[in-house]
Amino acid sequence: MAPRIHVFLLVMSLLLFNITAYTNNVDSVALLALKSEWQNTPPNWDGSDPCGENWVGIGCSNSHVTSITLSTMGLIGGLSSDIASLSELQTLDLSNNAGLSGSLTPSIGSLTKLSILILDGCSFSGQIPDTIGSLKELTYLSMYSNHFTGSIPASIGNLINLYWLDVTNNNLTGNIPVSNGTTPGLDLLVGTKHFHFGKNQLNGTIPAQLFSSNMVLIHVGSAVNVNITFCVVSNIRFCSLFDSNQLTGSIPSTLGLVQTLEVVRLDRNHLNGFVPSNLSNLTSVGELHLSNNVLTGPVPNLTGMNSLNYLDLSNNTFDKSDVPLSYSTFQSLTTLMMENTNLQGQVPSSLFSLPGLQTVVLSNNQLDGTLDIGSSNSNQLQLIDLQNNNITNVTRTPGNDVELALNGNPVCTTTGGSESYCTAAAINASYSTPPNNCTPRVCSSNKISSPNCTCAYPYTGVLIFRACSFSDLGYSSYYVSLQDSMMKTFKSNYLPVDSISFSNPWKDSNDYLELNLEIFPSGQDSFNHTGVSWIGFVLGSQEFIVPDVFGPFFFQATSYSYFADASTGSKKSSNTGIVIGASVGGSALVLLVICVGVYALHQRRRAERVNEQSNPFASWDPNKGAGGVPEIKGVRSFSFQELKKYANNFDEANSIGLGGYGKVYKGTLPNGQLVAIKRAQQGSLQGGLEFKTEIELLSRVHHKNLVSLVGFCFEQGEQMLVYEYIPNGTVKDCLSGISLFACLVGESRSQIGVDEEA
Ligand SMILES: *[C@@H]1O[C@H](CO)[C@@H](O)[C@H](O)[C@H]1NC(C)=O
Ligand SMILES: *[C@@H]1O[C@H](CO)[C@@H](O)[C@H](O)[C@H]1NC(C)=O
Ligand SMILES: *[C@@H]1O[C@H](CO)[C@@H](O)[C@H](O)[C@H]1NC(C)=O
Ligand SMILES: *[C@@H]1O[C@H](CO)[C@@H](O)[C@H](O)[C@H]1NC(C)=O
Ligand SMILES: *[C@@H]1O[C@H](CO)[C@@H](O)[C@H](O)[C@H]1NC(C)=O
Ligand SMILES: *[C@@H]1O[C@H](CO)[C@@H](O)[C@H](O)[C@H]1NC(C)=O
Ligand SMILES: *[C@@H]1O[C@H](CO)[C@@H](O)[C@H](O)[C@H]1NC(C)=O
Ligand SMILES: *[C@@H]1O[C@H](CO)[C@@H](O)[C@H](O)[C@H]1NC(C)=O
Ligand SMILES: *[C@@H]1O[C@H](CO)[C@@H](O)[C@H](O)[C@H]1NC(C)=O
Ligand SMILES: *[C@@H]1O[C@H](CO)[C@@H](O)[C@H](O)[C@H]1NC(C)=O
Ligand SMILES: *[C@@H]1O[C@H](CO)[C@@H](O)[C@H](O)[C@H]1NC(C)=O
Ligand SMILES: CC(=O)N[C@H]1CO[C@H](CO)[C@@H](O)[C@@H]1O
Repeated sequence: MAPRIHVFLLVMSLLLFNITAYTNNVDSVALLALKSEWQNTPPNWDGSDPCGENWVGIGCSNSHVTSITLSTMGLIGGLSSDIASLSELQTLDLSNNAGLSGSLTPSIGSLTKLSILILDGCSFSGQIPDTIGSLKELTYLSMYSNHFTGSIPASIGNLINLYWLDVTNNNLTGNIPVSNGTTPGLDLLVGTKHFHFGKNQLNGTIPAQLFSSNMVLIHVGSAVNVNITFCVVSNIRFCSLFDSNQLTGSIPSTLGLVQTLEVVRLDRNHLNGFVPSNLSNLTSVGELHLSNNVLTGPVPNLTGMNSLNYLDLSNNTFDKSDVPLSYSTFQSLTTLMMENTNLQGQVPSSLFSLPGLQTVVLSNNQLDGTLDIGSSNSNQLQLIDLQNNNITNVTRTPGNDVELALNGNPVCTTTGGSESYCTAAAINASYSTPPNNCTPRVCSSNKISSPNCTCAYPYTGVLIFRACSFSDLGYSSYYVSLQDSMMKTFKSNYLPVDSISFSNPWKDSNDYLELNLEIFPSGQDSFNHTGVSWIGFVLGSQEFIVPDVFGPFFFQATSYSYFADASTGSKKSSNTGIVIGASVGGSALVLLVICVGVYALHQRRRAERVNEQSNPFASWDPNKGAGGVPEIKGVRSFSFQELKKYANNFDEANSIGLGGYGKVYKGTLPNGQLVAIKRAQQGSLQGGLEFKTEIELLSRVHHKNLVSLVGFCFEQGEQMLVYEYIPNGTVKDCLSGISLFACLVGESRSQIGVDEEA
């Protein structure tokens, strides 16, 4: 491109566009395109200069968009390739917008600066694109609770900066990819601290290669009913969760090499074979879940795993054995679950004197003899469940009120079942944040009384903890410390939060702890869009440090319907079209205006084609306003069904023109206005961004020599432009052209001498 043309165009644009835009051109076009794809964008998204106008959820630096944080905005739509134009984007958080669906565009791989990608709780489907492996700067990748299918892209192994990887609760299938010299794999992610793959349908074996002593993994998991969780990260601990998948084979002994591990969840798979003795090298593991597999061999000797808090070995087919005495040496043990594991012999009474013990479940075994629960029980001990064993007698100190469940034992048949421990135990431990020294209010119009007893609309959702270290769900200190750390985080992020409230903790079928959360706004009845998106981001990016006992969590927000700024009707008018229309007289100038736009568009396309590194707009000073693209003003969006009706089913009789682009039909709007509908044929469809750019350009040009644009239709597989109908107008030829601009471009190019090939 000859420099003189740049200068010429710059001067032209300065003459013609009497506006100041802070946002880089390409970025604003991309955001406008995303905006037109999405419903329910924040109310202040009504101009054309996202950075200059401080659009909610948009962060900028040097006139480029660097962050998009739109958690829980109620967005509906998809994520098209337009996103890929935001070349400086570092953070993309679209979490908890269940209305976002469709596939994840492979072009996401061009966001090379992206560091944080959060798509939790959306409805994206299809394969996770391989191109995700190009996001070399990615540190945080979280996509839980979508509908992704297919296998885990091996290319994720290229994301060497990744610290958190979470694809829990999707429909991923296939094997866990490991590298083989030519293809990458997850074993290369030695720096990743959290692998969360739970609740998918991964199958095959757990590759031994996955684990190495270089790994810093904190969590490994595979528990619940879908077959794998391998979790290894958080600012708190390393975690590997492969719970609830369909993993087969045995647990690789290499797991013992990852000495940083703090959580191992391999429960709810089809794992078989012996538990490797090397597991006892994992001296930092607090939560070990191996339940609901088909493990065999002796009950594992876990001597040395002195950090264990929560041990669940239930529902495996171990050899007949006694309760290992070593289990009563784990001083931090809160929970021992060994239901249906072939235990026999007497229950060691030393077990019950562990200081922090809360729950012991040894039901459905052949434990026999006299049960001696001793006298020095932990004051947290809540439940001893020994149902369906062979216990013949019980010794307990009078006054010891531990809930004991012994039905299905001889002790209950011989005594006639009259003892309280012979009826099924029901533990009713629960929690609900109490009022803060005040009397709860009765609130109107769906408001809720906060812990500080003010009525407001809280932002709500469910916190889900995948590996908490306790089982006493009624122990209030846990929740108080959780509340304190959350409030601290909100305060330090200057979020307008008055108070938070928890309620109804419960263990779901995956043994995840779920906890209802309400976050109350401070100083007003409800949060605005900014507040909600930030709180969503803070919760979605694990910004706050949860107390250790809770372990890694995820947050499922309920959509928020009470935005404080929902109905700001004061839309600022920044209609560049009018400015231009008023200041531009002759048709030559109009053509020039269009030229600038067309030139920009062509440059963009060319840049895309050649995949140039330098952006064609880079030499235009964005602050000088090389043409911030205005909003689509006065142009209506039609549905395909509407246009089909207005054009009489696109009957041939209504066809008034034909070109390489497609056909033009005459139609009648319900108000009687005649229109020309230009319908792109298959194969002529443009990228969404280009299409929108054309519409935007056309919409702002109003001139007597030009047909004005009435509306458009942009639906799956359809792109149509609706013009005012001018019988026998010269414009008809134009409409039939190969591209929308073909005719104008041809003329204007020769007039101003733009040489595309230069
Ligand atoms: C996985 O697929 C099954 C059946 O195809 C469907 O019922 C389920 O909702 C899907 N789960 C997710 C998380 O998409
Ligand atoms: C590595 O794995 C890929 C895909 O699984 C396969 O196509 C390739 O042949 C393998 N390379 C070697 C050297 O085994
Ligand atoms: C894993 O699942 C896929 C389909 O989801 C199947 O084709 C493959 O045979 C399975 N592999 C194993 C080892 O079960
Ligand atoms: C696991 O332990 C066994 C013996 O206890 C040993 O032979 C093997 O090398 C160990 N494996 C690893 C990966 O450390
Ligand atoms: C791990 O355990 C095995 C046997 O269980 C032992 O031989 C090996 O030395 C241990 N490795 C480390 C690093 O402690
Ligand atoms: C369990 O392992 C420890 C150390 O590895 C060993 O000293 C102990 O004898 C083992 N216990 C049993 C019952 O095998
Ligand atoms: C063991 O299996 C039974 C039957 O499938 C199930 O009801 C129980 O919840 C399982 N126990 C644990 C601790 O997962
Ligand atoms: C229960 O214990 C008695 C001895 O106390 C024994 O005879 C019997 O076989 C045991 N029953 C089972 C099911 O293990
Ligand atoms: C149960 O134990 C107590 C005290 O140890 C003893 O007095 C009692 O006779 C025992 N009952 C049976 C049925 O063995
Ligand atoms: C509301 O309650 C929280 C604790 O839940 C407290 O920290 C905060 O100061 C209270 N705010 C007011 C305005 O009383
Ligand atoms: C949103 O709320 C915050 C704090 O309540 C306030 O500072 C900010 O100005 C509000 N933003 C809008 C766009 O109303
Ligand atoms: C243990 C378990 O729940 N396994 C599940 C694994 O996933 C399949 C679906 O693919 C379920 O049918 C299994 O129940």
